[in-house]
Amino acid sequence: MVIGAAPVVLTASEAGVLTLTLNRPEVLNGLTDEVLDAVAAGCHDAAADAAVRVVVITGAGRGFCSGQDLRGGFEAGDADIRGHLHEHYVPMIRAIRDLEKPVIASVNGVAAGAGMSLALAADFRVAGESATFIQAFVRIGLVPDAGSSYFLPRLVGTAKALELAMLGETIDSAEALRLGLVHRVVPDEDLSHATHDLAARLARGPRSAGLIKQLINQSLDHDLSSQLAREEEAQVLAAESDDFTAGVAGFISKRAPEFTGH
Ligand code: LHQ
Repeated sequence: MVIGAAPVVLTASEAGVLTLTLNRPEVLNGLTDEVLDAVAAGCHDAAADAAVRVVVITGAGRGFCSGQDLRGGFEAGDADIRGHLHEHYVPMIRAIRDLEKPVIASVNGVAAGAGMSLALAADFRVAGESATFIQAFVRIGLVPDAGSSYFLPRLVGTAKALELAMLGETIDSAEALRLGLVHRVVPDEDLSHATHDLAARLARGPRSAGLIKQLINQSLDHDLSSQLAREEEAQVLAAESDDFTAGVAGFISKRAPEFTGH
């Protein structure tokens, strides 16, 4: 990173919540390899730090993320697209999905192309009223990447996924809510508050929350028998946790348990 330049991703950690803010507002937080690597690194840090219970991803300025920075010289044949995907996009998406802690996308504006993929990779999407979603890939002759072709059909069904990806139309926040693409839409001025409330609630959750994330996010990739086996494995881990002991003690004593995430 160049000394004196603003970090392309700002990180702030408070009360168990690590917030990653994409910080290239002049291009609506277009993605470069540096941004992708910084988001992945943030998730890896969150995985290694027991004090972090939740990750929030948001954008500086009026955009959430405009997808790949198209000023990087991407033209037919002259860019190592495979390398960019393999070495930077895939590790970022994997870092978000593999993290055994909840990730919230706080969508403060347009989420286009791989910027929409980034939002879809999160476990929760809270959107400001002015947020929009665009499968922009087709507009420039590309296919959905960074997981969009995986997440979209699972969230909205194949028919709608095909329509969104093949037409590349702009979806406003109300339509995104109707489609189930976002969990909640709030007035723009309430977005950080609503995100904080959800993050604080998740940060008080038990160790099992991360295991639940893995079970649900991967369930459509498995048949019943293998999913039952996965539940068994996860339940053994959950039942070994201090939080299970606290949860049962809380039930018996009729007091809300205080979970530590262990
Ligand atoms: C941008 C960008 C941008 C650079 C706005 N890049 N400057 C993966 C691997 C490898 C290769 C390729 O792709 C991929 C995956 C992908 O993500 S492909 C999809 C890439 N993204 C797009 O195609 C979206 C491009 N952007 C737009 O269509 C519009 O900017 C949206 C709809 C996002 C927002 O429109 P407006 O609100 O009207 O804003 P704007 O267009 O005026 O943008 C503001 C500025 O941001 C502007 O710069 P300027 O100097 O004129 O103020 C844009 O040029 C710049 N910008 N997106 N992706």
